[in-house]
Amino acid sequence: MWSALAIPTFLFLSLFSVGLASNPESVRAINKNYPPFWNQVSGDITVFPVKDNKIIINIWNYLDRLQMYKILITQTNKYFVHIGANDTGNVLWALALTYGKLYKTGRFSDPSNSSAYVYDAGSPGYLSVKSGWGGINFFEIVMNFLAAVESKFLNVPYEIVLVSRGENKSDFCYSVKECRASYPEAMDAAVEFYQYLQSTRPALGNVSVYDASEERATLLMWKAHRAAIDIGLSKFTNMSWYSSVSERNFTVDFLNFMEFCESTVYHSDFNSSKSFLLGFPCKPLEDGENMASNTNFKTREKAFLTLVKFMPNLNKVTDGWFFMVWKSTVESTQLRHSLGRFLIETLLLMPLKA
Ligand SMILES: *[C@@H]1O[C@H](CO)[C@@H](O)[C@H](O)[C@H]1NC(C)=O
Ligand SMILES: *[C@@H]1O[C@H](CO)[C@@H](O)[C@H](O)[C@H]1NC(C)=O
Ligand SMILES: *[C@@H]1O[C@H](CO)[C@@H](O)[C@H](O)[C@H]1NC(C)=O
Ligand SMILES: *[C@@H]1O[C@H](CO)[C@@H](O)[C@H](O)[C@H]1NC(C)=O
Ligand SMILES: *[C@@H]1O[C@H](CO)[C@@H](O)[C@H](O)[C@H]1NC(C)=O
Ligand SMILES: *[C@@H]1O[C@H](CO)[C@@H](O)[C@H](O)[C@H]1NC(C)=O
Ligand SMILES: CC(=O)N[C@H]1CO[C@H](CO)[C@@H](O)[C@@H]1O
Repeated sequence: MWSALAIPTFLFLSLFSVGLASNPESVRAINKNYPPFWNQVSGDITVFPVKDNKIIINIWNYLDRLQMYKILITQTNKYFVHIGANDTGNVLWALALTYGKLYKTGRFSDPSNSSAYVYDAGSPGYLSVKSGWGGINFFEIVMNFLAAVESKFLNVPYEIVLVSRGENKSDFCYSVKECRASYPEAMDAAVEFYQYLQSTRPALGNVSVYDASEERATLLMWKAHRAAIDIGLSKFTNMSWYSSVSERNFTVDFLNFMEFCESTVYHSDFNSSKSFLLGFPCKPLEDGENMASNTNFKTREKAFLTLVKFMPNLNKVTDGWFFMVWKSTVESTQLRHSLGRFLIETLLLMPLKA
């Protein structure tokens, strides 16, 4: 059983035993951990404009998309109060924090315009319809949001209409009806998450604490995430969506690495997601960059990149052996989850502690 862990750990240690100087991270103010402009949007669906009895959402506008995340988080918070203080226990934080991270690291910019990579802390703008990350993220938030509407988890008096913005319309879907017709599996997966929350009951006679299981909610959240990512991966892997081959490869590797994390039902609350994303590379990768000597990237980001590349490759070069051995030798699901999380945490956090 330990061999499945020992091999990657050994390889990783060999790769990183050199060059692991301590890399003190400055203590950041808590607000910096939230997605940019988080406090400037409200978690209330009534702030979206209504036209002809339709709620209009400008899906390529950074703030409108952020608002969708905030509405989902605000509306689901009550199910997770028993998991952490100040609503940090909500299992949807992984999605919202990743969205903020992608924006902050310039990954929603036009990949053909290298001067568009500057993150402007002063004025939020639009996501480029030519960005591969923007397209992949589209499906993740849209499936979640529209499933919350379809399952009546969100009580909305009107139909929701997403506004297109000169993108290739056929690549996307813009209403519950369209998304349901084109992507029934992904909609079902997301609906399952919201139906699970609806099925929970106030616990211990305390009406403000629900008996939602963190494990079950996280599992269903990741299942819905995977279904949406699969749509994204099938549409946005071509080079034309990325600024470099390295960035394209990183995107694909990262999303495959996430599949491993999902299989361990990796914690997706605020604190876990914040730590997980600390090493996310601070800007899109460029071809020909030498990671080892590149001072633009912190040790932690280099470790993150190596791990992200390493896990899916390990599975590839062993012809699927890694996941297979992993699944067949670790008998108990609970044990597999714990070992997997331990592995991810050790490999991601080690570069900081060394
Ligand atoms: C996250 O960390 C804060 C501060 O340490 C703590 O109050 C909160 O309960 C933690 N949340 C979770 C979900 O562990
Ligand atoms: C609690 O959460 C809000 C955002 O939801 C944030 O602005 C605030 O800083 C947090 N407070 C603490 C003490 O973490
Ligand atoms: C490239 O991005 C910059 C900064 O956002 C913008 O001012 C410029 O017009 C863009 N150029 C093209 C050709 O889109
Ligand atoms: C739309 O698709 C065509 C052909 O597939 C492509 O050439 C064009 O760049 C795409 N436009 C956008 C905005 O992605
Ligand atoms: C119910 O749970 C909330 C949140 O944990 C807590 O603040 C409150 O004191 C509890 N109320 C009772 C009556 O136990
Ligand atoms: C990108 O991935 C492809 C396919 O796996 C590989 O052949 C190529 O060498 C990689 N290029 C870079 C720059 O990472
Ligand atoms: C199908 C498709 O969009 N193919 C494109 C993939 O990317 C290359 C390089 O940017 C283009 O030349 C292809 O047209």
